[in-house]
Amino acid sequence: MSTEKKSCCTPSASSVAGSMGKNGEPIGQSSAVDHAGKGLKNVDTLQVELAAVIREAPVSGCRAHGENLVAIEGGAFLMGTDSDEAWEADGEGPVREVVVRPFHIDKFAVTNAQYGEFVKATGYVTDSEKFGWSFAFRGHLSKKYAAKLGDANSPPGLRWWVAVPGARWDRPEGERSNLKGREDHPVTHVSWNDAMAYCHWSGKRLLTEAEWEYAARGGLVQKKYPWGDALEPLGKHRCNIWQGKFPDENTAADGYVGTCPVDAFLPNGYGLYCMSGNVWEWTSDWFSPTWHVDADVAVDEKLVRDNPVGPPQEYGNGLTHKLQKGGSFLCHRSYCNRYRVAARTGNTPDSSTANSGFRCACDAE
Ligand SMILES: [Ca+2]
Ligand SMILES: [Cu+2]
Repeated sequence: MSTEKKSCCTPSASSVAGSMGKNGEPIGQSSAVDHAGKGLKNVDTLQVELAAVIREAPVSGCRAHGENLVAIEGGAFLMGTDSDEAWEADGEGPVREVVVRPFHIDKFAVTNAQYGEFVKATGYVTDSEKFGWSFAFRGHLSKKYAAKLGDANSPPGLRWWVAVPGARWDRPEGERSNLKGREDHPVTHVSWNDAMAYCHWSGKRLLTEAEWEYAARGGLVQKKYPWGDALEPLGKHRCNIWQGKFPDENTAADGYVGTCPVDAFLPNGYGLYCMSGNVWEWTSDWFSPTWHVDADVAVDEKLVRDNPVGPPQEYGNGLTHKLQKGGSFLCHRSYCNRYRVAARTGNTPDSSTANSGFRCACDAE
């Protein structure tokens, strides 16, 4: 197993704050410390803040969105992987039997158009708007603009990420960009908090990691991808990831340099689209690489095996990252290889990036 941690996937907001603006001032509203602290506080006070935000908004039940929901029966499955492609440090293994309850899941990631309806109805302000910036991919900016922003706006060692002033869900590459032609692409630049706000408004919720992985496997047992073990069966692309040399040459052989429409590739066995690639999807779990193999926790095996909801935030020294699944258009075998269904990553609840989105679920009645 690989032990080296390559964190190309989703940089956290606190990784550049404090080192990105002119005169050493962060472009965002908070210092690095406040920035990280704010995310945690937001989680604790989320319900209160949301109550204010959505007071006037129509809250529709899960059933109202029936046409795009798939009923998942649930049951026992083999979660995780022992593959030598796995990132050991991420806690992908070992393979263990886990049970999930029946639930309903969106066929697609939440689109820009859908998120726009939510913002229009509620006036919700996303985290990136509060900070005044979000992480965009350097290769998606004009050469001139990327050069102007320079390296100071990149997290250490991750020069392909740039903290772009004014970047937000509806201006993905900064103030002069817009969503034209991307209405049916997944919404991006949404933090975990922003995803939760949408879920509450739409009467749904995020998936647990176990639910997400169960759904992504589409009824297959211990396959690498939602459709099987071959990345390009019969020479056909099945997901939107990176082809070429990361991070400088993107041949877009799969048809897409950045995000793609949420229904762009064939669905998996459960009728779910883009469970691998395109954008990372937030789950409701806190990220811990060790909780599910912690002997102390496993004394009560039910916690980690029976419809697990992830560790409590107080676990260990306290958890700071929410868990994301699925990989994104930036993922490449040579670099992070996290578009496999067992792969996982995480980010702070207030962080937003050009390759992070989400989909919703709800309980089966
Ligand atoms: Ca691609
Ligand atoms: Cu990746």
